[in-house]
Amino acid sequence: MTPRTLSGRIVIATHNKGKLAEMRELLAPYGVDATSAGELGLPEPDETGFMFSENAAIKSRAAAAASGLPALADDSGVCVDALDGAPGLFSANWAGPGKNFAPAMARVEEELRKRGATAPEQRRAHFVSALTVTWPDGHEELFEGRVFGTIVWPPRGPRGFGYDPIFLPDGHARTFGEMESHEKHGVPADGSEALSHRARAFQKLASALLAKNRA
Ligand code: ITT
Repeated sequence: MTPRTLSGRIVIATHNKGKLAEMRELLAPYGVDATSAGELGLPEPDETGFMFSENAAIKSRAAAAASGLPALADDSGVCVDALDGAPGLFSANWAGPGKNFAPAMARVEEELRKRGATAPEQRRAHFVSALTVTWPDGHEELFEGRVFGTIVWPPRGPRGFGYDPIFLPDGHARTFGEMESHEKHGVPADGSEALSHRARAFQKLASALLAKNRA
């Protein structure tokens, strides 16, 4: 099969503004004209999958079919070991319909305390990002990234979105909420590994689908 490249106009299949901003920054160095599902007024499909990759594909397939454009989707979440991987696939749901992450973060802390998980080694967690690209002809590609760390309390830092203020990535003294955007999801020019789950998945996507388009 002819290798695909991602070029021209694409749709980013998300309604999450924080995620959209990161994905736009990741795509910025490449000659891609990215609009979003939110901006096109596309409906949000039900995320009925049992894996991040399934939910990402549900979103990219729906956006490609509705827009006639190649669609890039991210499904992601934070998995806390002591909570058997919760909130995981339900990371967005824990914030409720108002998408309020202060109570969602407080719930993570409350559940950890209920289990007596106060020491850092009892508070291990990782973020996962599954990125899918679906073309209107049905061709699809999947890329995944993870980052491991510890849940801290109280939340620290005003930046990022979602659970960023309670996630301390391994090897760092600041939470994602305390980091500048380039520290969290910048892609190092020397080819070394990026930090965030989404940027790590994106590095794989870029080397497979975007390298030839680098502006
Ligand atoms: P779309 O489906 O429209 O893309 P969503 O917010 O519903 O938006 P997900 O279903 O993938 O997206 O839910 C992922 C949730 O996981 C997201 O709402 C955040 O709460 C959390 N999350 C994912 N990546 C994150 C990150 O980099 N920093 C903080 N929280 C993150």
